[in-house]
Amino acid sequence: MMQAKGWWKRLMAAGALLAAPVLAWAQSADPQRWQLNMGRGVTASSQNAYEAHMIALWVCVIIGLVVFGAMAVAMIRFRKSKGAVAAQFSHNTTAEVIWTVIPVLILIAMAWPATAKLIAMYDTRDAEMTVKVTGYQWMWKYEYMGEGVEFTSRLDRESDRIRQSGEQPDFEKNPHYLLDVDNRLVLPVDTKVRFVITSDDVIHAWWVPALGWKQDAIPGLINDAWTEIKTPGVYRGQCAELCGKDHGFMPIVVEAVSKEDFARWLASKKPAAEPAPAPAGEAEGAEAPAADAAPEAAPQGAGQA
Ligand SMILES: [Cu+2]
Repeated sequence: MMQAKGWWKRLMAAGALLAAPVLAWAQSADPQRWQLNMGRGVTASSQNAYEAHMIALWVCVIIGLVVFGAMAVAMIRFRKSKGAVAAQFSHNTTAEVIWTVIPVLILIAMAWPATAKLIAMYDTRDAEMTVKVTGYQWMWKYEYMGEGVEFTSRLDRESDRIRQSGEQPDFEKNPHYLLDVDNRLVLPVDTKVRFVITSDDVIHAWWVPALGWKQDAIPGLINDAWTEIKTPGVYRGQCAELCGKDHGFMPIVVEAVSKEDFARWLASKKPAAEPAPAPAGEAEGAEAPAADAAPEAAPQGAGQA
């Protein structure tokens, strides 16, 4: 009896240990050692996906408990050695209707909100800015549409050196081995960003798990997607479509910063030749309202006079 109690306690402790990471809902963007559940991510899309997943998981857990519980009760309480006699009927219309209708209702209850979330995930309208992403063997190119800012983003030199040298990577020294780039994709938080995604050579796929989606980059085709990052931070991803020998060496790093920091960063990235036309544009802008105001001012002046 004492032994049985000890066994039970140990099982409960193990259960609590296993459940702890699942119950610790606030998971960071990057995968962690021994992480059991999927991450929550940092966007509405990723959190919607996480919630849909959790609902489906718990529905499955409850159905599993009910079904296997009923089976256990049937096998233990109504066993032959206890003198149980099996019923002889083979069909029961009422039971069949019930066990068809209940699962259908459960499926509809799960599919309805999931479909609404899926539709929202693909709605790229009303974006505040657009970034064009182009996949190359083996790097990414980012263009901030209408801003005149574009650059390529490729594996950082240190990761590249380690992988070419054949030495064992030291994760203490290089925690982001193969997950770092020379130029990060900087994005503002709380801004709906539309991505148009394509490729220059073969099919790649742009994937940052914390954003909650992946999108194929296909030559000759433009796919779109969107994101609105809630939390500033650095989010890493990879090419998710086998695209050639260096498929594993074209990581993605997104750096989400405040809107003010983003505006500053974007301005610093604009070509140096740009300032010359910019004041001219401003002057033009200033002239236009002045020209508009002049006819207004004239009648006013005339009225006063
Ligand atoms: Cu690729």
